[in-house]
Amino acid sequence: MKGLGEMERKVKFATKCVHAAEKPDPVFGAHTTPIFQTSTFIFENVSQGTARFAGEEAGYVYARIPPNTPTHAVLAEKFAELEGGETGQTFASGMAAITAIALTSLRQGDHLISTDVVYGCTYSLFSQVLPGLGIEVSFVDTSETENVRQAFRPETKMVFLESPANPTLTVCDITEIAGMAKENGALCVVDNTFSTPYFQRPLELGADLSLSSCTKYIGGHADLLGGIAAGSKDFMNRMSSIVGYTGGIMGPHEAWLCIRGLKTLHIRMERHAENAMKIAEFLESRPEVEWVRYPGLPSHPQHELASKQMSGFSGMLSFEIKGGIEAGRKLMDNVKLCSLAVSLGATDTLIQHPASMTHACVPCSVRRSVGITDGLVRLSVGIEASEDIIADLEQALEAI
Ligand code: LCS
Repeated sequence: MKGLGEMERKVKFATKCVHAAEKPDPVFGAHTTPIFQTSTFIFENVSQGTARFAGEEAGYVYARIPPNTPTHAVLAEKFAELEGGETGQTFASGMAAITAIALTSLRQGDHLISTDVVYGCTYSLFSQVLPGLGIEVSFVDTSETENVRQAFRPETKMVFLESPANPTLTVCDITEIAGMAKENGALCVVDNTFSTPYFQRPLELGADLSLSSCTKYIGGHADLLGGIAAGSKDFMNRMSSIVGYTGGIMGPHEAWLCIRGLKTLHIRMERHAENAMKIAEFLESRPEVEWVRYPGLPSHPQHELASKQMSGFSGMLSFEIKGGIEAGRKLMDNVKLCSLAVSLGATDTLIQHPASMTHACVPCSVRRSVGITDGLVRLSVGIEASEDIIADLEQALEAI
């Protein structure tokens, strides 16, 4: 592979997954991107070191400081190509990405509007840490665009959307809300972890930044922690000092694993979504099941919107068993093929209970008011044979 050069912007998504940002190693011609397992870089002379630190010469200086290492740079460029952004930045985790974005965009006295249903630690960061820095946060049901319009204040500097949201799979209109953010001079940031750029590209819908936890579908194999964001060069330049000062940096081996993960993203996501649709339909047909939320089901409250802004519905769904948490607990204790574990986007199917696990840090009254019921069970559908996942859920349902 010689590098796509000019072709890079034109080729299809699947080709970008495989080829984007990959260049032949100039020293030995290695076919895959090498892991640059180094903390520092040697300067040719003092002038060069001075120019690199001053940002007057492009290049590497120290692995904590963007662009980190050539391995990180390939991953950032590949992800930016997939999201349709100018450039990207990698992080130690999804939470490190959200933290750096928030610290870059918000100051004391500023206001943030956030989707009310977000991953538990995102909720805690926004509700506990940011207010301590003098930043006010409004949690809003962003599935009703009018709520967002009403939440804007002169001090609003950022709108943070998670769509589909963890764990209720609620969807919001990214195009409309990004437009409102622009009118109000606020940055629109989308946590795209559940969809990945394969199914949804927030930057093309008007958002300023799209971020993902690489721990999920980007890495894809439940063997790493990482985070990544794509957006404008201007924002990434502004964020680079926060990244360097806070130091939530991805390791080079993780960056390499993410590059490898992205090469099969398109194939994995197709299978995750195909399986999830079959399992959502199976669960919806079962008398033991109270309700199922999957953006691909016509019964999903924002199914039409999801069909418009996503090209597929990914692999996440939630449901509740009749009999609430006690029945749900029996189901989760009785599955054999599915793993009882948090995280998502693994090759195998993961089942978990948000109220006591991923969203246990969200106060009970808040959880209930936003639809994270005590009986809600979340499934991250894997890429096994769907018949086997269904058979496992069926035997667990019968054991209730
Ligand atoms: N954004 C979303 C939508 C997430 O689901 C998570 C983690 C994060 C950000 C943070 O990413 P991390 O720092 O873990 O790389 N979600 C998890 C979950 O649902 N179970 O365990 C972690």
